[in-house]
Amino acid sequence: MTLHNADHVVVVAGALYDRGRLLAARRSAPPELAGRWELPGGKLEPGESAEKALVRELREELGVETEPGERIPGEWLLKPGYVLRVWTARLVSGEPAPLEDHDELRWLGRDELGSVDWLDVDRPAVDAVAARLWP
Ligand code: 523
Repeated sequence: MTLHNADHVVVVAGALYDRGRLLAARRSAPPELAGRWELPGGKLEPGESAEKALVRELREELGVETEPGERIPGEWLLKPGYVLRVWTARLVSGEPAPLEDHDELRWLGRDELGSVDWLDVDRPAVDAVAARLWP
C-alpha cells in the first residue's frame, strides 16, 4: 500500500548539506534510471510523515542520521499521480555511503551542481534547492 496525500503519491527527497556542499547520489536501479543522479529519498509509507520518511530513507540508503530542515517550495511531477517534494536535511552523524539503491555519492559545491547528470525531475528541484541554500 502506498500513502496518498490528497490525490498524489508523495516521494520525498533530501537536500542533504554539510560544510557548504550538497549530496548527490547516483542511482543503481531500475535500469532506466541507473547512472542518473538524484537527491536521495523514496516513497512515504502508510501513516508516515514526510519528515519521518526522509529520515528513514536517508538512514536506509546512506547509513546516516539526519535532521530534516525546511521544505523547499514547490513540487515536481514524477509521473501522473506521483509528486516529488524536497526537504533540506542536516547531517547529524555518520558518513554517507551508497548502501542501497546507489553506486556513487558526491558532495557538490555550488559551482559543481551542473557536473552530474541529474534525473529530469531532480534538475528543477536542485535549482530550487540551490536558490535556498545559496541565495
Ligand atoms: N525519484 C526521482 N527523483 C528522486 C527520488 C528520490 C525519486 O525522480 N530524487 C523517482 C524515481 C522513482 C520514484 O521516484 O520513479 C520512486 O523513487 P524510489 O524508487 O527511490 O522510491 P522507493 O525507494 O520508496 O521505491 P521502492 O524501492 O519501490 O520502495
